[in-house]
Amino acid sequence: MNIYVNQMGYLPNNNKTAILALPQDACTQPTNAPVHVQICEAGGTCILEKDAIFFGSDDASGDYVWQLDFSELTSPGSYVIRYADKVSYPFSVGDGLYGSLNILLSKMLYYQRCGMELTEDYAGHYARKACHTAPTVLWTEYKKFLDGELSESTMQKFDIRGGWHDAGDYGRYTTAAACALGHILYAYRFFPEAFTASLNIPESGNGIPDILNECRYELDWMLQMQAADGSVYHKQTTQNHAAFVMPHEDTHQMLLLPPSSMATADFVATMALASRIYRPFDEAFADRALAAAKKSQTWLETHPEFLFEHVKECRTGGYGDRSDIDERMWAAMELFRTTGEAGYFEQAKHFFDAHPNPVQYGWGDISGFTGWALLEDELMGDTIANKTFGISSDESKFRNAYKTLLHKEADQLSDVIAACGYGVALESNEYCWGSNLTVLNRGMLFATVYRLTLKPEYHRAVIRQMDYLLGVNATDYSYVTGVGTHAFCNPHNRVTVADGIAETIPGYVSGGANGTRWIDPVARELIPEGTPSMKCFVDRWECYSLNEITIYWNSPAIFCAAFLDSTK
Ligand code: 9MR
Ligand code: ZN
Repeated sequence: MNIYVNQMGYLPNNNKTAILALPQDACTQPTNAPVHVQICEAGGTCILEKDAIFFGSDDASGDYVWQLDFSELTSPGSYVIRYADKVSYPFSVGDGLYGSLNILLSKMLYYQRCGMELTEDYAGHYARKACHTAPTVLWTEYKKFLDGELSESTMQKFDIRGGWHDAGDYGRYTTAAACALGHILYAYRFFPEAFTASLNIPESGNGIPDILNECRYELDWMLQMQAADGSVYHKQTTQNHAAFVMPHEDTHQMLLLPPSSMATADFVATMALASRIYRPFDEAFADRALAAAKKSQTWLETHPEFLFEHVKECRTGGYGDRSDIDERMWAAMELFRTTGEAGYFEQAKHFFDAHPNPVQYGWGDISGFTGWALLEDELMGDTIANKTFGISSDESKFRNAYKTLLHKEADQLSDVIAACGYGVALESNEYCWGSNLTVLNRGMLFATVYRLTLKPEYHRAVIRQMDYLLGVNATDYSYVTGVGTHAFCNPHNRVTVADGIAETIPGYVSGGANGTRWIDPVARELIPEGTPSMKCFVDRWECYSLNEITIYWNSPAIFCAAFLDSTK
Protein backbone atom coordinates (compact mmCIF):
# COMPACT_ATOMS: atom_id res chain seq x y z
CA MET A 1 0.00 0.00 0.00
CA ASN A 2 1.37 3.44 -0.94
CA ILE A 3 0.48 6.45 1.14
CA TYR A 4 0.49 9.86 -0.54
CA VAL A 5 0.40 13.09 1.42
CA ASN A 6 0.98 16.76 0.70
CA GLN A 7 4.66 16.58 1.58
CA MET A 8 4.76 20.26 2.49
CA GLY A 9 1.72 20.07 4.71
CA TYR A 10 -1.70 21.42 5.44
CA LEU A 11 -3.06 24.65 6.91
CA PRO A 12 -4.64 24.00 10.34
CA ASN A 13 -8.21 24.87 9.41
CA ASN A 14 -8.12 23.59 5.86
CA ASN A 15 -9.50 20.36 4.56
CA LYS A 16 -6.87 17.60 4.67
CA THR A 17 -6.76 14.64 2.31
CA ALA A 18 -4.29 11.79 1.91
CA ILE A 19 -4.53 8.88 -0.50
CA LEU A 20 -3.75 5.21 0.02
CA ALA A 21 -3.32 3.24 -3.16
CA LEU A 22 -2.44 -0.13 -4.67
CA PRO A 23 -1.49 -0.55 -8.32
CA GLN A 24 -4.23 -2.52 -10.07
CA ASP A 25 -1.78 -4.70 -11.94
CA ALA A 26 -0.22 -5.87 -8.65
CA CYS A 27 -3.34 -7.19 -6.95
CA THR A 28 -6.80 -8.53 -7.45
CA GLN A 29 -9.76 -6.22 -6.90
CA PRO A 30 -9.86 -5.58 -3.14
CA THR A 31 -13.09 -5.66 -1.21
CA ASN A 32 -14.49 -2.20 -0.73
CA ALA A 33 -13.70 -2.24 2.97
CA PRO A 34 -12.16 0.88 4.48
CA VAL A 35 -8.57 0.72 5.69
CA HIS A 36 -7.81 1.80 9.18
CA VAL A 37 -4.86 4.19 9.52
CA GLN A 38 -3.07 5.95 12.32
CA ILE A 39 -1.96 9.54 12.26
CA CYS A 40 1.06 9.97 14.46
CA GLU A 41 3.38 12.70 15.56
CA ALA A 42 6.60 12.43 13.59
CA GLY A 43 8.28 11.48 16.88
CA GLY A 44 6.02 8.46 17.39
CA THR A 45 2.86 9.06 19.45
CA CYS A 46 -0.32 8.19 17.57
CA ILE A 47 -2.93 10.84 18.08
CA LEU A 48 -5.71 9.91 15.71
CA GLU A 49 -7.12 6.74 14.14
CA LYS A 50 -9.33 6.92 11.09
CA ASP A 51 -10.75 4.94 8.21
CA ALA A 52 -9.70 5.70 4.67
CA ILE A 53 -12.73 5.12 2.47
CA PHE A 54 -12.54 2.89 -0.61
CA PHE A 55 -12.98 4.97 -3.76
CA GLY A 56 -12.55 2.18 -6.27
CA SER A 57 -10.33 1.99 -9.30
CA ASP A 58 -8.89 5.18 -10.61
CA ASP A 59 -8.37 5.56 -14.35
CA ALA A 60 -5.54 8.05 -14.55
CA SER A 61 -3.29 6.25 -12.06
CA GLY A 62 -4.37 2.67 -12.67
CA ASP A 63 -4.64 2.32 -8.89
CA TYR A 64 -7.18 1.09 -6.40
CA VAL A 65 -7.62 4.11 -4.19
CA TRP A 66 -8.72 4.82 -0.63
CA GLN A 67 -9.33 8.41 0.39
CA LEU A 68 -8.51 9.65 3.86
CA ASP A 69 -10.05 12.87 5.17
CA PHE A 70 -8.29 13.88 8.36
CA SER A 71 -9.41 17.50 8.54
CA GLU A 72 -9.95 17.22 12.29
CA LEU A 73 -6.19 17.31 12.80
CA THR A 74 -5.70 21.02 13.45
CA SER A 75 -2.83 21.20 15.97
CA PRO A 76 0.35 22.55 14.44
CA GLY A 77 3.13 19.97 14.30
CA SER A 78 4.92 17.42 12.19
CA TYR A 79 3.11 14.16 11.46
CA VAL A 80 3.13 10.90 9.52
CA ILE A 81 0.34 8.54 8.48
CA ARG A 82 0.83 4.84 9.25
CA TYR A 83 -0.88 1.78 7.81
CA ALA A 84 0.45 -1.70 8.68
CA ASP A 85 4.20 -1.45 8.12
CA LYS A 86 3.91 1.59 5.81
CA VAL A 87 4.69 5.13 6.88
CA SER A 88 4.03 8.22 4.80
CA TYR A 89 6.54 11.00 4.29
CA PRO A 90 6.37 13.49 7.15
CA PHE A 91 4.22 16.56 6.67
CA SER A 92 3.45 19.68 8.69
CA VAL A 93 0.27 21.21 9.93
CA GLY A 94 0.82 24.89 10.44
CA ASP A 95 0.01 28.45 9.52
CA GLY A 96 2.15 30.18 6.98
CA LEU A 97 3.06 27.11 4.91
CA TYR A 98 1.69 28.60 1.71
CA GLY A 99 3.33 31.93 2.48
CA SER A 100 6.75 30.24 2.67
CA LEU A 101 6.00 28.25 -0.46
CA ASN A 102 5.05 31.45 -2.26
CA ILE A 103 8.42 33.00 -1.43
CA LEU A 104 10.24 30.06 -3.03
CA LEU A 105 7.97 30.01 -6.08
CA SER A 106 8.44 33.76 -6.58
CA LYS A 107 12.18 33.76 -5.98
CA MET A 108 12.46 31.30 -8.88
CA LEU A 109 11.78 34.25 -11.16
CA TYR A 110 14.86 36.02 -9.85
CA TYR A 111 16.92 32.92 -10.66
CA GLN A 112 15.56 33.12 -14.20
CA ARG A 113 16.80 36.68 -14.70
CA CYS A 114 18.70 37.26 -17.92
CA GLY A 115 21.12 40.09 -18.65
CA MET A 116 22.38 40.79 -15.15
CA GLU A 117 24.77 39.22 -12.72
CA LEU A 118 23.14 37.32 -9.86
CA THR A 119 25.29 38.17 -6.88
CA GLU A 120 25.91 36.11 -3.77
CA ASP A 121 23.94 38.58 -1.65
CA TYR A 122 20.72 37.48 -3.33
CA ALA A 123 21.59 34.20 -5.05
CA GLY A 124 23.88 32.61 -2.44
CA HIS A 125 25.84 29.77 -3.98
CA TYR A 126 23.71 30.04 -7.12
CA ALA A 127 25.42 33.35 -7.98
CA ARG A 128 26.26 33.58 -11.67
CA LYS A 129 27.58 36.00 -14.27
CA ALA A 130 25.52 38.27 -16.49
CA CYS A 131 24.34 36.60 -19.69
CA HIS A 132 23.02 37.53 -23.11
CA THR A 133 24.17 41.14 -23.12
CA ALA A 134 25.44 41.23 -26.72
CA PRO A 135 23.40 43.02 -29.41
CA THR A 136 20.40 41.31 -30.99
CA VAL A 137 19.60 41.34 -34.72
CA LEU A 138 16.46 40.76 -36.73
CA TRP A 139 15.95 37.19 -37.91
CA THR A 140 15.02 38.52 -41.35
CA GLU A 141 18.39 40.25 -41.69
CA TYR A 142 20.33 37.41 -40.07
CA LYS A 143 18.92 34.99 -42.61
CA LYS A 144 20.22 37.23 -45.40
CA PHE A 145 23.55 37.37 -43.61
CA LEU A 146 23.65 33.55 -43.49
CA ASP A 147 22.79 33.46 -47.19
CA GLY A 148 25.65 35.87 -47.92
CA GLU A 149 23.31 38.69 -48.95
CA LEU A 150 24.13 41.03 -46.06
CA SER A 151 27.36 41.72 -44.23
CA GLU A 152 27.68 41.56 -40.45
CA SER A 153 28.18 45.30 -40.18
CA THR A 154 25.08 46.26 -42.14
CA MET A 155 22.68 44.36 -39.88
CA GLN A 156 20.75 46.64 -37.50
CA LYS A 157 21.78 46.05 -33.89
CA PHE A 158 19.30 46.16 -31.01
CA ASP A 159 20.34 46.42 -27.39
CA ILE A 160 17.52 44.39 -25.82
CA ARG A 161 18.41 42.90 -22.46
CA GLY A 162 16.80 41.57 -19.35
CA GLY A 163 13.63 39.61 -18.69
CA TRP A 164 13.37 36.09 -17.37
CA HIS A 165 14.68 33.04 -19.19
CA ASP A 166 11.48 31.33 -20.22
CA ALA A 167 12.31 27.89 -18.96
CA GLY A 168 15.13 25.38 -19.02
CA ASP A 169 16.20 27.14 -22.22
CA TYR A 170 17.47 30.70 -22.48
CA GLY A 171 14.81 32.08 -24.82
CA ARG A 172 12.51 34.93 -23.96
CA TYR A 173 9.06 34.75 -25.53
CA THR A 174 6.47 37.50 -25.41
CA THR A 175 3.30 35.43 -25.12
CA ALA A 176 4.80 33.18 -22.45
CA ALA A 177 5.93 36.26 -20.52
CA ALA A 178 2.47 37.82 -20.74
CA CYS A 179 0.90 34.62 -19.49
CA ALA A 180 3.15 34.49 -16.43
CA LEU A 181 2.75 38.21 -15.74
CA GLY A 182 -1.03 37.94 -16.06
CA HIS A 183 -1.14 35.19 -13.42
CA ILE A 184 1.20 36.98 -11.05
CA LEU A 185 -0.07 40.55 -11.39
CA TYR A 186 -3.61 39.35 -10.81
CA ALA A 187 -2.46 37.23 -7.87
CA TYR A 188 -1.06 40.42 -6.37
CA ARG A 189 -4.22 42.35 -7.31
CA PHE A 190 -6.57 39.90 -5.61
CA PHE A 191 -4.39 38.76 -2.70
CA PRO A 192 -1.99 41.63 -1.90
CA GLU A 193 -1.76 40.53 1.73
CA ALA A 194 0.04 37.39 0.52
CA PHE A 195 2.90 39.44 -0.95
CA THR A 196 4.33 41.38 1.95
CA ALA A 197 7.45 39.25 2.56
CA SER A 198 10.85 40.22 1.20
CA LEU A 199 12.23 38.07 -1.62
CA ASN A 200 15.76 39.28 -0.94
CA ILE A 201 16.30 40.62 -4.44
CA PRO A 202 18.36 43.70 -5.39
CA GLU A 203 15.31 46.01 -5.30
CA SER A 204 14.10 44.82 -1.88
CA GLY A 205 13.36 47.63 0.54
CA ASN A 206 12.49 50.25 -2.09
CA GLY A 207 8.93 50.60 -0.80
CA ILE A 208 7.41 48.50 -3.59
CA PRO A 209 6.24 44.93 -2.93
CA ASP A 210 9.00 42.58 -4.09
CA ILE A 211 6.69 40.63 -6.36
CA LEU A 212 6.13 43.86 -8.30
CA ASN A 213 9.87 44.56 -8.31
CA GLU A 214 10.43 41.12 -9.79
CA CYS A 215 7.68 41.52 -12.40
CA ARG A 216 9.07 44.93 -13.31
CA TYR A 217 12.24 43.20 -14.48
CA GLU A 218 10.17 41.27 -17.02
CA LEU A 219 8.02 44.26 -17.96
CA ASP A 220 11.10 46.37 -18.69
CA TRP A 221 12.33 43.68 -21.07
CA MET A 222 8.91 43.42 -22.67
CA LEU A 223 8.79 47.15 -23.36
CA GLN A 224 11.91 46.71 -25.48
CA MET A 225 10.16 44.07 -27.60
CA GLN A 226 7.87 46.71 -29.15
CA ALA A 227 8.85 47.54 -32.71
CA ALA A 228 8.77 51.13 -34.00
CA ASP A 229 5.39 50.62 -35.69
CA GLY A 230 3.75 49.31 -32.48
CA SER A 231 3.78 45.63 -33.36
CA VAL A 232 5.60 43.38 -30.89
CA TYR A 233 8.23 40.75 -31.64
CA HIS A 234 7.14 37.21 -30.86
CA LYS A 235 10.43 36.12 -29.28
CA GLN A 236 14.06 36.88 -28.62
CA THR A 237 16.13 33.69 -28.84
CA THR A 238 19.13 32.17 -30.56
CA GLN A 239 18.52 30.10 -33.67
CA ASN A 240 18.87 26.81 -31.77
CA HIS A 241 18.66 25.98 -28.10
CA ALA A 242 21.98 26.36 -26.28
CA ALA A 243 23.97 23.37 -25.11
CA PHE A 244 23.78 22.56 -21.38
CA VAL A 245 26.10 25.41 -20.43
CA MET A 246 25.71 28.29 -18.01
CA PRO A 247 23.82 31.18 -19.59
CA HIS A 248 26.85 33.48 -19.90
CA GLU A 249 28.55 30.72 -21.89
CA ASP A 250 25.79 30.78 -24.46
CA THR A 251 27.20 33.34 -26.88
CA HIS A 252 25.31 32.49 -30.05
CA GLN A 253 23.72 35.35 -31.97
CA MET A 254 20.54 36.57 -30.27
CA LEU A 255 17.67 37.14 -32.72
CA LEU A 256 14.33 38.92 -32.87
CA LEU A 257 11.71 36.76 -34.52
CA PRO A 258 8.91 38.48 -36.46
CA PRO A 259 6.03 40.19 -34.66
CA SER A 260 2.77 38.32 -34.18
CA SER A 261 -0.74 39.54 -33.44
CA MET A 262 -0.75 37.38 -30.27
CA ALA A 263 2.44 38.95 -28.95
CA THR A 264 1.17 42.44 -29.79
CA ALA A 265 -2.21 41.95 -28.12
CA ASP A 266 -0.63 40.29 -25.09
CA PHE A 267 1.73 43.24 -24.84
CA VAL A 268 -1.18 45.70 -24.89
CA ALA A 269 -3.01 43.81 -22.18
CA THR A 270 0.00 43.35 -19.94
CA MET A 271 1.05 46.99 -20.19
CA ALA A 272 -2.48 48.27 -19.57
CA LEU A 273 -2.75 46.01 -16.53
CA ALA A 274 0.71 47.03 -15.30
CA SER A 275 -0.26 50.66 -15.67
CA ARG A 276 -3.09 50.16 -13.15
CA ILE A 277 -1.07 48.06 -10.76
CA TYR A 278 2.08 50.18 -10.62
CA ARG A 279 0.36 53.59 -10.59
CA PRO A 280 0.32 53.89 -6.77
CA PHE A 281 4.08 53.24 -6.72
CA ASP A 282 5.44 54.80 -9.89
CA GLU A 283 3.32 57.25 -11.92
CA ALA A 284 5.94 57.74 -14.62
CA PHE A 285 6.12 54.00 -15.29
CA ALA A 286 2.34 53.71 -15.26
CA ASP A 287 2.09 56.48 -17.89
CA ARG A 288 4.79 54.92 -20.00
CA ALA A 289 3.18 51.48 -19.87
CA LEU A 290 -0.22 52.87 -20.85
CA ALA A 291 1.20 54.91 -23.73
CA ALA A 292 3.01 51.80 -24.99
CA ALA A 293 -0.22 49.77 -24.71
CA LYS A 294 -2.18 52.35 -26.70
CA LYS A 295 0.43 52.50 -29.42
CA SER A 296 0.31 48.75 -29.93
CA GLN A 297 -3.47 48.76 -29.74
CA THR A 298 -3.51 51.19 -32.67
CA TRP A 299 -1.36 48.74 -34.61
CA LEU A 300 -3.79 45.92 -33.72
CA GLU A 301 -6.83 47.90 -34.81
CA THR A 302 -5.23 48.68 -38.17
CA HIS A 303 -4.12 45.04 -38.59
CA PRO A 304 -7.23 42.99 -37.79
CA GLU A 305 -5.87 39.84 -39.46
CA PHE A 306 -4.28 36.93 -37.54
CA LEU A 307 -0.51 37.20 -37.83
CA PHE A 308 1.97 34.50 -36.91
CA GLU A 309 4.91 33.38 -38.94
CA HIS A 310 6.39 30.02 -38.04
CA VAL A 311 10.10 30.31 -38.87
CA LYS A 312 11.07 26.69 -39.24
CA GLU A 313 14.84 27.35 -39.38
CA CYS A 314 14.63 28.66 -35.82
CA ARG A 315 14.30 25.66 -33.54
CA THR A 316 13.65 27.31 -30.18
CA GLY A 317 10.15 27.31 -28.70
CA GLY A 318 7.40 27.97 -31.24
CA TYR A 319 4.55 29.23 -29.08
CA GLY A 320 2.42 28.94 -32.17
CA ASP A 321 -1.29 29.63 -31.99
CA ARG A 322 -4.32 29.24 -34.18
CA SER A 323 -6.35 32.16 -32.90
CA ASP A 324 -5.66 35.64 -31.57
CA ILE A 325 -9.24 36.26 -30.45
CA ASP A 326 -8.43 35.58 -26.80
CA GLU A 327 -5.40 37.91 -26.84
CA ARG A 328 -7.26 40.73 -28.63
CA MET A 329 -10.17 40.35 -26.21
CA TRP A 330 -7.88 40.58 -23.20
CA ALA A 331 -6.11 43.64 -24.66
CA ALA A 332 -9.37 45.50 -25.21
CA MET A 333 -10.72 44.59 -21.78
CA GLU A 334 -7.57 45.71 -19.96
CA LEU A 335 -7.61 49.02 -21.83
CA PHE A 336 -11.25 49.45 -20.90
CA ARG A 337 -10.54 48.70 -17.25
CA THR A 338 -7.59 51.12 -17.21
CA THR A 339 -9.13 54.01 -19.16
CA GLY A 340 -12.90 53.49 -18.84
CA GLU A 341 -13.32 54.20 -22.56
CA ALA A 342 -16.44 52.55 -23.98
CA GLY A 343 -14.86 51.78 -27.37
CA TYR A 344 -12.57 49.22 -25.79
CA PHE A 345 -15.52 47.64 -24.00
CA GLU A 346 -17.32 47.18 -27.31
CA GLN A 347 -14.27 45.52 -28.84
CA ALA A 348 -13.88 43.14 -25.91
CA LYS A 349 -17.55 42.21 -26.14
CA HIS A 350 -17.20 41.55 -29.85
CA PHE A 351 -14.33 39.09 -29.28
CA PHE A 352 -16.15 37.52 -26.34
CA ASP A 353 -19.07 36.68 -28.61
CA ALA A 354 -16.63 35.03 -31.02
CA HIS A 355 -14.95 32.81 -28.42
CA PRO A 356 -16.42 29.36 -27.65
CA ASN A 357 -15.48 29.15 -23.95
CA PRO A 358 -13.35 32.07 -22.73
CA VAL A 359 -12.28 30.69 -19.35
CA GLN A 360 -8.76 29.45 -20.11
CA TYR A 361 -5.52 30.54 -18.41
CA GLY A 362 -2.65 28.98 -20.41
CA TRP A 363 -0.37 30.74 -22.91
CA GLY A 364 -2.23 29.28 -25.91
CA ASP A 365 -5.58 30.59 -24.74
CA ILE A 366 -5.51 33.35 -22.15
CA SER A 367 -9.20 34.22 -22.49
CA GLY A 368 -9.77 33.79 -18.74
CA PHE A 369 -7.69 36.90 -18.07
CA THR A 370 -10.49 38.93 -19.64
CA GLY A 371 -12.73 37.70 -16.85
CA TRP A 372 -10.24 38.84 -14.22
CA ALA A 373 -10.23 42.32 -15.74
CA LEU A 374 -13.99 42.40 -16.21
CA LEU A 375 -14.75 41.27 -12.65
CA GLU A 376 -11.71 42.88 -11.06
CA ASP A 377 -13.47 44.90 -8.36
CA GLU A 378 -15.62 41.96 -7.29
CA LEU A 379 -12.60 39.69 -7.17
CA MET A 380 -10.72 42.26 -5.12
CA GLY A 381 -13.58 42.18 -2.69
CA ASP A 382 -14.68 45.74 -3.40
CA THR A 383 -18.33 46.58 -3.34
CA ILE A 384 -19.87 47.96 -6.47
CA ALA A 385 -20.04 51.34 -4.71
CA ASN A 386 -16.24 51.52 -4.60
CA LYS A 387 -15.91 51.20 -8.32
CA THR A 388 -13.90 53.71 -10.28
CA PHE A 389 -16.33 53.69 -13.19
CA GLY A 390 -20.08 53.28 -13.05
CA ILE A 391 -21.32 49.98 -14.44
CA SER A 392 -23.49 50.35 -17.50
CA SER A 393 -26.29 47.89 -18.01
CA ASP A 394 -24.26 46.49 -20.91
CA GLU A 395 -21.36 45.81 -18.61
CA SER A 396 -23.65 44.29 -16.07
CA LYS A 397 -24.97 41.88 -18.73
CA PHE A 398 -21.42 41.05 -19.82
CA ARG A 399 -20.44 40.34 -16.22
CA ASN A 400 -23.40 38.05 -15.71
CA ALA A 401 -22.75 36.18 -18.93
CA TYR A 402 -19.13 35.74 -17.94
CA LYS A 403 -19.98 34.55 -14.44
CA THR A 404 -22.40 32.00 -15.85
CA LEU A 405 -19.58 30.53 -17.93
CA LEU A 406 -17.21 30.48 -14.97
CA HIS A 407 -19.73 28.74 -12.74
CA LYS A 408 -20.50 26.18 -15.41
CA GLU A 409 -16.81 25.44 -15.90
CA ALA A 410 -16.21 25.16 -12.14
CA ASP A 411 -19.08 22.73 -11.77
CA GLN A 412 -17.91 20.58 -14.65
CA LEU A 413 -14.42 20.51 -13.18
CA SER A 414 -15.83 19.63 -9.77
CA ASP A 415 -17.31 16.55 -11.42
CA VAL A 416 -13.85 15.72 -12.78
CA ILE A 417 -12.42 15.97 -9.26
CA ALA A 418 -15.15 13.71 -7.91
CA ALA A 419 -14.42 11.13 -10.60
CA CYS A 420 -10.71 11.05 -9.85
CA GLY A 421 -9.46 8.99 -6.93
CA TYR A 422 -6.67 11.46 -6.30
CA GLY A 423 -9.01 14.47 -6.47
CA VAL A 424 -7.19 16.26 -9.25
CA ALA A 425 -9.19 18.18 -11.84
CA LEU A 426 -7.69 16.38 -14.79
CA GLU A 427 -9.22 13.63 -16.88
CA SER A 428 -7.01 10.66 -17.67
CA ASN A 429 -6.56 11.81 -21.28
CA GLU A 430 -5.50 15.32 -20.27
CA TYR A 431 -2.00 14.52 -19.02
CA CYS A 432 -0.09 16.38 -21.69
CA TRP A 433 3.20 18.31 -21.87
CA GLY A 434 3.01 20.63 -18.89
CA SER A 435 -0.01 18.93 -17.32
CA ASN A 436 0.77 20.70 -14.05
CA LEU A 437 -0.14 23.95 -15.82
CA THR A 438 -3.61 22.59 -16.51
CA VAL A 439 -3.96 21.42 -12.92
CA LEU A 440 -2.91 24.80 -11.56
CA ASN A 441 -4.95 26.75 -14.08
CA ARG A 442 -7.97 24.88 -12.87
CA GLY A 443 -6.89 25.73 -9.36
CA MET A 444 -6.94 29.40 -10.37
CA LEU A 445 -10.40 29.00 -11.86
CA PHE A 446 -11.69 27.49 -8.63
CA ALA A 447 -10.06 30.30 -6.64
CA THR A 448 -11.75 32.84 -8.90
CA VAL A 449 -15.16 31.25 -8.53
CA TYR A 450 -14.65 30.93 -4.78
CA ARG A 451 -14.05 34.67 -4.58
CA LEU A 452 -17.32 35.26 -6.41
CA THR A 453 -19.46 32.75 -4.49
CA LEU A 454 -17.63 31.98 -1.22
CA LYS A 455 -18.75 28.37 -1.62
CA PRO A 456 -16.37 26.16 0.43
CA GLU A 457 -16.28 23.38 -2.15
CA TYR A 458 -14.35 25.66 -4.52
CA HIS A 459 -11.83 26.52 -1.81
CA ARG A 460 -11.40 22.80 -1.16
CA ALA A 461 -10.89 22.25 -4.88
CA VAL A 462 -7.92 24.65 -4.88
CA ILE A 463 -6.45 22.76 -1.93
CA ARG A 464 -6.81 19.47 -3.80
CA GLN A 465 -4.89 20.83 -6.80
CA MET A 466 -2.04 22.02 -4.58
CA ASP A 467 -2.12 18.70 -2.69
CA TYR A 468 -1.65 16.94 -6.02
CA LEU A 469 1.28 19.20 -6.91
CA LEU A 470 2.95 18.66 -3.56
CA GLY A 471 2.69 14.89 -3.33
CA VAL A 472 -0.87 13.56 -3.45
CA ASN A 473 -0.26 12.00 -6.84
CA ALA A 474 0.63 8.53 -8.06
CA THR A 475 4.29 9.34 -8.82
CA ASP A 476 5.15 9.85 -5.15
CA TYR A 477 6.93 13.11 -6.03
CA SER A 478 6.43 16.61 -4.84
CA TYR A 479 6.57 18.59 -8.09
CA VAL A 480 8.27 21.59 -6.44
CA THR A 481 12.04 21.44 -5.97
CA GLY A 482 13.12 21.74 -2.35
CA VAL A 483 9.60 21.27 -0.97
CA GLY A 484 8.89 17.90 0.65
CA THR A 485 10.98 14.85 1.51
CA HIS A 486 10.64 13.38 -1.97
CA ALA A 487 10.70 16.42 -4.22
CA PHE A 488 11.87 16.10 -7.84
CA CYS A 489 15.39 17.44 -8.15
CA ASN A 490 16.60 16.93 -11.71
CA PRO A 491 14.72 19.51 -13.76
CA HIS A 492 15.37 19.91 -17.45
CA ASN A 493 17.01 23.25 -16.80
CA ARG A 494 20.33 24.31 -18.25
CA VAL A 495 21.40 26.26 -15.17
CA THR A 496 20.78 23.48 -12.66
CA VAL A 497 22.51 20.91 -14.87
CA ALA A 498 25.51 23.14 -15.67
CA ASP A 499 26.11 24.82 -12.31
CA GLY A 500 27.65 21.70 -10.74
CA ILE A 501 25.85 22.39 -7.45
CA ALA A 502 24.36 19.27 -5.89
CA GLU A 503 21.44 21.00 -4.21
CA THR A 504 18.91 22.06 -6.86
CA ILE A 505 17.65 25.65 -6.80
CA PRO A 506 14.42 25.41 -4.78
CA GLY A 507 11.00 26.57 -5.92
CA TYR A 508 10.78 25.20 -9.47
CA VAL A 509 7.51 23.59 -10.59
CA SER A 510 7.95 20.60 -12.90
CA GLY A 511 5.88 20.26 -16.08
CA GLY A 512 4.62 16.96 -14.67
CA ALA A 513 3.20 13.71 -15.99
CA ASN A 514 2.72 13.40 -19.73
CA GLY A 515 0.65 10.45 -20.84
CA THR A 516 0.71 11.28 -24.55
CA ARG A 517 3.27 9.48 -26.64
CA TRP A 518 4.57 12.90 -27.76
CA ILE A 519 7.54 12.63 -25.45
CA ASP A 520 11.28 12.95 -25.57
CA PRO A 521 13.51 9.95 -26.36
CA VAL A 522 14.64 9.31 -22.78
CA ALA A 523 11.07 9.39 -21.51
CA ARG A 524 10.06 7.06 -24.33
CA GLU A 525 12.76 4.62 -23.30
CA LEU A 526 11.96 4.74 -19.59
CA ILE A 527 8.18 4.80 -19.64
CA PRO A 528 6.60 1.63 -21.01
CA GLU A 529 3.73 2.10 -23.41
CA GLY A 530 0.44 1.66 -21.58
CA THR A 531 1.67 3.21 -18.32
CA PRO A 532 -1.29 4.98 -16.68
CA SER A 533 -1.09 8.67 -17.56
CA MET A 534 -0.69 10.05 -14.03
CA LYS A 535 2.38 7.83 -13.64
CA CYS A 536 4.07 8.90 -16.88
CA PHE A 537 6.85 10.81 -15.19
CA VAL A 538 10.52 10.32 -14.40
CA ASP A 539 12.80 12.74 -12.57
CA ARG A 540 15.48 12.92 -15.25
CA TRP A 541 17.01 16.16 -16.50
CA GLU A 542 16.98 14.92 -20.11
CA CYS A 543 13.19 14.69 -20.11
CA TYR A 544 12.07 18.03 -21.48
CA SER A 545 8.57 16.74 -22.15
CA LEU A 546 8.08 15.78 -18.47
CA ASN A 547 10.46 17.59 -16.25
CA GLU A 548 11.18 21.03 -17.64
CA ILE A 549 10.43 24.17 -15.66
CA THR A 550 8.99 27.44 -16.96
CA ILE A 551 7.92 30.82 -15.63
CA TYR A 552 4.28 30.08 -16.50
CA TRP A 553 4.24 26.79 -14.57
CA ASN A 554 5.45 28.65 -11.49
CA SER A 555 3.10 31.58 -11.96
CA PRO A 556 -0.22 29.75 -11.50
CA ALA A 557 1.30 28.02 -8.45
CA ILE A 558 2.07 31.51 -7.09
CA PHE A 559 -1.57 32.46 -7.67
CA CYS A 560 -2.92 29.36 -5.91
CA ALA A 561 -0.44 29.60 -3.04
CA ALA A 562 -1.30 33.29 -2.53
CA PHE A 563 -4.99 32.44 -2.59
CA LEU A 564 -4.62 29.71 0.05
CA ASP A 565 -2.31 31.88 2.13
CA SER A 566 -4.86 34.68 2.20
CA THR A 567 -7.99 32.50 2.60
CA LYS A 568 -7.66 30.51 5.79
O1 9MR B 1 4.83 24.73 -22.58
C1 9MR B 1 4.90 24.34 -23.93
C2 9MR B 1 4.02 23.13 -24.13
O2 9MR B 1 2.67 23.44 -23.88
C3 9MR B 1 4.19 22.62 -25.55
O3 9MR B 1 3.47 21.42 -25.70
C4 9MR B 1 5.68 22.40 -25.84
C5 9MR B 1 5.96 21.94 -27.25
O4 9MR B 1 5.65 22.93 -28.16
O5 9MR B 1 6.40 23.60 -25.63
C6 9MR B 1 6.32 24.07 -24.32
O6 9MR B 1 7.02 25.25 -24.23
C7 9MR B 1 8.42 25.20 -24.25
C8 9MR B 1 8.85 26.31 -25.18
O7 9MR B 1 8.50 25.98 -26.48
C9 9MR B 1 10.32 26.64 -25.06
N1 9MR B 1 10.72 26.85 -23.72
C10 9MR B 1 10.40 25.74 -22.85
C11 9MR B 1 8.92 25.49 -22.83
C12 9MR B 1 8.53 24.42 -21.83
O8 9MR B 1 8.83 23.14 -22.25
ZN1 ZN C 1 20.34 35.18 -20.37
